[in-house]
Amino acid sequence: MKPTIQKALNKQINEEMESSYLYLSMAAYFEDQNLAGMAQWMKAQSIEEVNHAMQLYTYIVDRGGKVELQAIKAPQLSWKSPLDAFNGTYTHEKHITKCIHDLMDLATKEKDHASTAMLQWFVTEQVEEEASTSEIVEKLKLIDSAPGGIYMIDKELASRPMPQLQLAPAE
Ligand code: OFO
Repeated sequence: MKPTIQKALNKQINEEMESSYLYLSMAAYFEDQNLAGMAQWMKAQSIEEVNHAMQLYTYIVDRGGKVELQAIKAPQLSWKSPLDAFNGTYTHEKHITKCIHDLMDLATKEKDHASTAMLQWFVTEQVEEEASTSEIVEKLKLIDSAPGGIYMIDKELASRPMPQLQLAPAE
């Protein structure tokens, strides 16, 4: 694997771990607001992000490269409202989409076909990530902070199943 690709993939591991940390911080914010369903949704999202990081980790190892972890920056600790937090999630996911697209451009430029094939999964995943977060933002805008509406959305988000932490790819 070319050093440019290895460096960029390691940077993306950091982005995914930072996403995980940010969503865990949002979960803690929701716990503090007694919004257990929103906290559950964020904890599930946080685990998913670690799984994304691990997919990249495993790929680097499989290609004979070296995983080099970097510091994760401290996340924001509180938000003005559930809408503010989920807006933050949506904005963050748009940032991650750009990172993945930049990575794809690099892999294409370097003619690294294995990396473009691997990254295709992330391109598709980001469409889903943006769609699911923007849907929640739109619902929160619709209810305009009405307590009854917040309660209903919190209940709905509580049904998100908790994903398994996958430190190795499923066989
Ligand atoms: Fe890894 O998709 Fe969200 O950040």
